[in-house]
Amino acid sequence: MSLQFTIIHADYIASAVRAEQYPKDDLPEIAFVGRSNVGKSSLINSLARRHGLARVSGTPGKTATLNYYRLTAKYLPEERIDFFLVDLPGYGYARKGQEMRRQWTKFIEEYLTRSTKLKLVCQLIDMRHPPMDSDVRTFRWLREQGLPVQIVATKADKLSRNELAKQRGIICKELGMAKEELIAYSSVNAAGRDELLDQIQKSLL
Ligand SMILES: Nc1nc2c(ncn2[C@@H]2O[C@H](COP(=O)(O)OP(=O)(O)OP(=O)(O)O)[C@@H](O)[C@H]2O)c(=O)[nH]1
Ligand SMILES: [Mg+2]
Repeated sequence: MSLQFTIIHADYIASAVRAEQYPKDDLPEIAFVGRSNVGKSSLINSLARRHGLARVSGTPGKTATLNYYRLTAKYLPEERIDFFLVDLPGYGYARKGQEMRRQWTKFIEEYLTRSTKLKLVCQLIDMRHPPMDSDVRTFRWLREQGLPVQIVATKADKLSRNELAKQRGIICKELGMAKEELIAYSSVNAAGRDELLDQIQKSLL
C-alpha cells in the first residue's frame, strides 16, 4: 500500500522543447500524456500536493513544453527516492494548426521512444466521455512501443457513483483492458491518489 510511500518534496526543475534541454540528472521518470485540458497539470499538483506547481488553465493548450518536476518520496523503513514527473503538452488541440501539431507530435514521440529513464506513462482520459479516436490511437501506439501504460480517468468528481461505473465499463471496453486496471482520479478531492501513488511506487522500486 502507498500509505508508506509519501511525497515529501516537489520542485519545478526545467522545461524542454528539444532533447538537449532534458535535465541531466539521472532520475527515473513518470510521464503524463493526454488530450489538452484533460487535467494533466492538475493531477501533477494533486500528486505533489502543491497548488500552482504546474500551471493549470481552463483554456486547452496551456502546457506547451515538456515540464519536469522533481519529487522526493520516502518509504519504509528509512528510504528515500527522487524521481521526475514529466508533464507533456496535450494532444488533439485543434487551434494550433497542422504544422505546429505535427512538430509537437514528433517531439513528444521522440521523448517517449528515446527516454531510457521512463518507468511509467500515465495516459489520462476524461472520465465523462468515451475515449476519443486520438486517445485510442495514443494508447495503442504506447503499447506498440512496449511502454508500461497506466490509464487514469480524470474529473471523477463530476460523475455520480452510477455514472462512474458505467464510464469505467465504456472506457475499458473501448481500450480492451480489464476494469480493475483503470484508476478513476479526481484532482479536486484526491480520489484515486493513493492508488496511483501505489502504481508509481511499483514502477520505481
Ligand atoms: N472538476 C475537476 N476539474 C478538473 C480536474 N482536473 C482538472 N480540472 C480542470 O480542467 C481544466 C484543465 O486542467 P489542466 O490541468 O490545465 O489540464 P491539462 O491536461 O494540463 O491541459 P493542457 O496543459 O492544456 O494540455 C482546468 O480548468 C482544471 O481546473 C478534476 O479532477 N476535476
Ligand atoms: Mg497542462
